[in-house]
Amino acid sequence: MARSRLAFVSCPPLLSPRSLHRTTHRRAAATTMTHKLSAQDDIEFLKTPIAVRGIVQRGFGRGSRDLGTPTANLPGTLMDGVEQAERDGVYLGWGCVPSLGGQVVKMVANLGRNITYDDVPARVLEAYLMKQYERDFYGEEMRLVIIGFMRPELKFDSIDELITHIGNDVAVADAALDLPKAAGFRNHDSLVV
Ligand code: RBF
Ligand code: MG
Repeated sequence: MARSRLAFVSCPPLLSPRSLHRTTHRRAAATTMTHKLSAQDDIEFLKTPIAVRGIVQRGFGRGSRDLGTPTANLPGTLMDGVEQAERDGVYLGWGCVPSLGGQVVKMVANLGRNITYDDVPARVLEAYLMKQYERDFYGEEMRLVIIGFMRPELKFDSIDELITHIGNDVAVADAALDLPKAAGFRNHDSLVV
């Protein structure tokens, strides 16, 4: 009798598939609630757009390889002293690559140190241009006009979460850039090739 009581106490209570499901579900919900997805209403449009030009530098290649969103990186130091870009986070606007025809396309960019990873030492301005280019353009000029701030840079618990948020940012920016107050900036002087 005593033996079986001991055995019972030292065993973790078995979870029924039902309560197991509830536990997992609760955990998933808690993670989701930690960081709410960006929304169009959250966008803070800048008083004046920031025109950026720089030479695309090589990153870790994670954007295309692991995340499915190839980014073109500019040195974060381009933003030093720019008051409207003091915050690390996701910005939206327009961009073009003169050496690839200069077509102006929709753009979202993360400015920061990719805090989900711990191997990015300095601030980088990483732009995702909403067009599929036929080749890489490292070492070539990219021009951006940044018109709004979407959300702060976040440290995610998983790469899946990062991918979900990036996908959402792209969708929100895609729609927001069609708004009259945003669309006009595609003709900004600094993008004209
Ligand atoms: N990295 C983060 O650590 N946190 C973020 O919140 C984050 N948001 C991003 C949003 C967009 C739209 C893009 C294009 C990138 C973002 N990144 C973020 C950067 C991401 O970690 C980086 O692109 C990859 O690591 C490839 O360098
Ligand atoms: Mg990149």
